[in-house]
Amino acid sequence: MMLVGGSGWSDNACRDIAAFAQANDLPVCCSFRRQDIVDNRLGCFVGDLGTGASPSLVSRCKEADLLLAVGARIGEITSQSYTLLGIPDPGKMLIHVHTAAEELGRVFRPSLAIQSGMPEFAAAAAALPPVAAGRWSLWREAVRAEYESGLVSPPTRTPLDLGKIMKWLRDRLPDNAVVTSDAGNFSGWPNRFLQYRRPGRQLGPTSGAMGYGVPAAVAAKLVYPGRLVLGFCGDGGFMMTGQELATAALEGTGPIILLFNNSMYGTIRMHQERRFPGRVVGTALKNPDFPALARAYGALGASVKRTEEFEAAFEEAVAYKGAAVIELKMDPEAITTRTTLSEIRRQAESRQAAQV
Ligand SMILES: Cc1ncc(C[n+]2csc(CCOP(=O)(O)OP(=O)(O)O)c2C)c(N)n1
Ligand SMILES: [Mg+2]
Repeated sequence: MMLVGGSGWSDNACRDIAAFAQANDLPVCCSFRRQDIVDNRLGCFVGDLGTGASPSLVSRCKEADLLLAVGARIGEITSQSYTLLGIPDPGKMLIHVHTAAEELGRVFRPSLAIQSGMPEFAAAAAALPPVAAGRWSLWREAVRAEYESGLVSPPTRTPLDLGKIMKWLRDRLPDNAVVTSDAGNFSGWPNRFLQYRRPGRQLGPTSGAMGYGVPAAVAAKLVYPGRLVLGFCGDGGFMMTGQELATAALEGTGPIILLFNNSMYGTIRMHQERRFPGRVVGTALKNPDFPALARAYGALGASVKRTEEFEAAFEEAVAYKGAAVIELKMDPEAITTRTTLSEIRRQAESRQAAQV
């Protein structure tokens, strides 16, 4: 299993590492919010090891006899809170390539440590004669099939089907689209269901800091006025830095912001329900009228409550000359792409009952 991540990836280096993976039929996953390093539509791409990593990918990484980590720090998020590998002996062959010497062997002792920049390593790897891949081709195919089945979300009974909306966007976004993301549970939707690639980009805080999504989208649109720029954020994150819409207005430019409104700090609420079910403290939000607020900045403001309203709202936003904010009125139950808030509470309550 190859894991790509970190920074310093040129478009050429991305092409080289994909060529290396394909020549050797290696499955490639990526670290949190580094999904644009390898074209997600290639058969070698098998998903991301972020906060909402698919359980099947996590077990495949544990099952792999060799992990080749290229550019990624194997930190808390990537290592799934330090459960992915043994410490300090990873329990398998680990080859770690990183630009910074102090990252190599920091937690996990690699069998082979390589200090290198990404373009240099990727070019050298692409130039290697391929090894006989036959032994693991079926395994790679199986892991890819699991990734592909994860792209299909079960239909919901609620009026707003976020899985369907993400699928529509996956087909609609041009190859060079720039997708930015704030931090919060809503980001599980674009992380799991969109497919990233170069020359498009995925820009997001790998630290998980809120407040990045809107300003990053404004900046990306200023740098690439001709590209479609789509910024994802939650209602909590939008209330931190959404006023950067004024910068978009000042500069006469504008990205499209998809604002996932669940009237709460959903991530924190999820952790509250998980540890102290039913004890909800300080996570409810009383929000302004977001479309009206967007219009106050000269932006287009729209609110989508039903799946079928999304397409028209999106196309109107694409055609609009300035920034656009599309609020998605969420069912607060849709707390992650895989489970509901009540289910998390129910599981926590039964865990607690078992402890008593
Ligand atoms: C600057 C900053 N403050 C606080 C946090 C802790 N935090 C992580 S997610 C989250 C809530 C996010 O709420 P929202 O933007 O509405 O997204 P949701 O989780 O509801 O989808 C908070 C407070 C953070 N990551 N960054
Ligand atoms: Mg929220």
